[in-house]
Amino acid sequence: MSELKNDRFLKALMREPVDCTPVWMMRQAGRYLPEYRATRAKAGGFMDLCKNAELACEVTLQPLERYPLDAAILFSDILTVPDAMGLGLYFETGEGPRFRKTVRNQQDVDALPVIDGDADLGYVMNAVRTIRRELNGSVPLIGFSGSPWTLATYMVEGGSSKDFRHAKAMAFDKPELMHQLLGKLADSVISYLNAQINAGAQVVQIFDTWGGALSESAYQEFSLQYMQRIVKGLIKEREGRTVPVIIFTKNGGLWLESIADSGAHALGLDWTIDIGKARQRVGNKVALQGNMDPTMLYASPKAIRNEVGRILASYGNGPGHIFNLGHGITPEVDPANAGVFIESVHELSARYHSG
Ligand code: 1CP
Repeated sequence: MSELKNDRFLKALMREPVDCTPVWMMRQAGRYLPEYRATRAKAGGFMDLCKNAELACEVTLQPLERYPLDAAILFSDILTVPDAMGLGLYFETGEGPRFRKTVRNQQDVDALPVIDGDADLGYVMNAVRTIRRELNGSVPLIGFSGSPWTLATYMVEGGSSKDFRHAKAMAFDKPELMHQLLGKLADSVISYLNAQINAGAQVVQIFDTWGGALSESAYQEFSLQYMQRIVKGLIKEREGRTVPVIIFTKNGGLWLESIADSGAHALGLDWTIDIGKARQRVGNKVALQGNMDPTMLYASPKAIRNEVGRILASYGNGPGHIFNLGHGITPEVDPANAGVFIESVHELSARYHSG
């Protein structure tokens, strides 16, 4: 077994005792850090950054140099998978991600290959290996993927969307076609995440950012079912440890019980649900990750500390909590406030872990 200097994140995911609550931030490497913006400028563009293992490693480590975070997350993007399937990902300055091709009909779905993580996304695996080497056992490394449904929304719409009208119309009018697309995505994601695990990712998170845009029955049919298939297909153990899986469905608070039955080790919570109530509903099955409103980081250090204290008290005593934001940190946040958040978690949580 490889030695880890700080394994409280892995322990909390397995609901084992820890000295204090571990913390990391979704999107912890990114635009709120001036050093990130400098490296991105050096790389040229966002995808150039993702494809350069040394630079992807550099930005992964930047937040860890500033803050006592308990985990690192691979610097990449969920949209590398549809890019590898041939859709042509690009970023226009000031706009979100776009694809040169969309997926709208049977011909489009038939043309999509199921990708092989190592062969088709080798640059991501190079980044994972480089980051693991440079972390040198300090904290665990999280690998990640989008959920099939979340990836499908970008592929059908051709980019970001407010209402997902084309993706939802496909699901409602041509469910068979949507299932073919989701099936290819699920198999691609299994191969992609297993390649990340083999390259050194010690935990994986599935980002189901848009699952919460569905009705309950559509969520089960088009999103959760495929995440279950992924969890089943993943490598269970590596380097003598379980490889925990975290499912984050934004706006999934109504469906926690069924997500907890998916086989995942932990659920990511957005900020709309009280974490104490979530624990009562699923606490013995899974660990919980979350869930401070990311816009709280625009408030004063005092307000941030109070809110961290409130969330810790709501979760209560004992292990199984990984502190995080309820969604990604936003670009305008003052990096000093992120520091207040992380330090508050460590300081205020010790009393909930004293045996
Ligand atoms: O520098 C830049 O201008 C690019 C901004 C950026 C960054 C920093 C994008 C484009 N992606 C990323 C990195 C990223 N994306 C990470 C890195 C690891 C980390 O530090 O956490 C991760 C995990 C993601 C995941 C991601 N990408 C998600 C799921 C999580 C979430 O925030 O909901 C989604 C939906 C994307 C798509 C995407 N890529 C980039 C943007 C701006 C978006 C969102 C577009 C939209 O809102 O529809």
